[in-house]
Amino acid sequence: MPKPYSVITEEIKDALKGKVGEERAREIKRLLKEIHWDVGDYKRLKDKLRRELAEIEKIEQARKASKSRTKTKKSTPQFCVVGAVNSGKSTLINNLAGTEIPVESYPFTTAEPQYGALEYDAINFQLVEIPAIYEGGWSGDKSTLGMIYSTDCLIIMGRSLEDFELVLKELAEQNIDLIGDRLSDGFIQTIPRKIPAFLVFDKDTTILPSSHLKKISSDEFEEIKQNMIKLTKPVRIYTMNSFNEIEEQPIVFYKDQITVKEVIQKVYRVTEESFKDAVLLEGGPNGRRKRVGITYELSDKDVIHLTFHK
Ligand SMILES: Nc1nc2c(ncn2[C@@H]2O[C@H](COP(=O)(O)OP(=O)(O)OP(=O)(O)O)[C@@H](O)[C@H]2O)c(=O)[nH]1
Ligand SMILES: [Mg+2]
Repeated sequence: MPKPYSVITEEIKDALKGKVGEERAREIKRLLKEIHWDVGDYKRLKDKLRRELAEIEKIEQARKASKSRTKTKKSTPQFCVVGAVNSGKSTLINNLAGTEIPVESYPFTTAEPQYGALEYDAINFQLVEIPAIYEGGWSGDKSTLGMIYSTDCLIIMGRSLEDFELVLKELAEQNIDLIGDRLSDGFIQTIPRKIPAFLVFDKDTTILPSSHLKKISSDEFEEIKQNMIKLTKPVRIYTMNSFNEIEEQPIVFYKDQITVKEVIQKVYRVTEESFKDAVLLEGGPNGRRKRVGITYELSDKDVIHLTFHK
C-alpha cells in the first residue's frame, strides 16, 4: 500500500529540513528512489522534487566554477571607535561585543587596535577600538590614520564637549567628511573621504557639539545597534526554496537599488538567460506575494523565490 500523500509530504519536509546544497541534493535523490509511485499526486510531488534537484545541481555547479568570487568583501561592515583618552571606547566594545578589552581609569590603556564582533538583526559588524586620539596624533601615525581612512563607519566617543571638539577637529584636518549614513553606492572611498558616523556620549556630558550627526548615550546599547543598521542601510534579501522554507541567513547588499538580477549574479552565478521567474514576499514572510521580473527593484527584508530553466 502506498503511504498516504499527506504523510509522505510531511516526511519529505522533515527529511529536507535544514539541508542545503549538495546534502539537500543527495537527500532528494534518496527520496525520489523511495517513492515508487509516479502517478497523480505522487507524480506531482516527485516532479517538484526533480525540479528542485535540477535547480540545486545547477547552482552547485555554478558555485564550484566560481569559488573565488563567493566571498564578498563587504559582508561585514567595520566600525572604528575613535575618541579621546578614557572616553569609554573599550567599555563600549566590551558591552556590544562581549569582549574583555582591558578597561582602566588611567589614560592610553589601549595602545594597539582592539577588535570585537557583533551580530545584530542578521548583520555581522566588526568593531575596532582605535587608540585614543590626542592633538596632532594622527599626523605622525600613518598606520592608524590608514585604518580610519579605510573603515566603513565611525563611532565617535566623548565624555565632554572638549573630547568631541578634539576628535572632530582632527578628523576635519585629515580631510574626512562625516556623513549621516552611507552613500547610495555603498562604502565607496570618495575624495575627500566621506565616512558615515555617529556620536556616543556619556550620560553626564552637559554640552554636546552642534554637529549634524546623530548623538546617542553610551548606555543605550539597543539604540546604538539600531543606529549601526540605520547608518549602513543593509538590503537583506532572504531566499526561499521550493518547499517555501526561508533561508536563515539573508544575502546582504550595501547599496541602494538592488534588482533581482544582482541577486542572481551575486549568489547563483548563473547566466541571466537561465532565469525563469521570481516570486516575492514583500518585506518579509507575511508580505504581499507577487511575481516579478529580473529588473524588479528589491527592498530590505524581501523574501524571494527564484526559479531557473533546466
Ligand atoms: N562615568 C563613566 N565612566 C565610564 C564610562 N565608560 C567607561 N568609563 C570609565 O572610564 C574609564 C576608561 O574607560 P575605557 O573603556 O578604558 O576608556 P577608553 O576610551 O578605552 O580609554 P583608553 O583606551 O585609555 O583611551 C574606566 O575607568 C571606565 O570604568 C561611562 O560611560 N561613564
Ligand atoms: Mg581603551
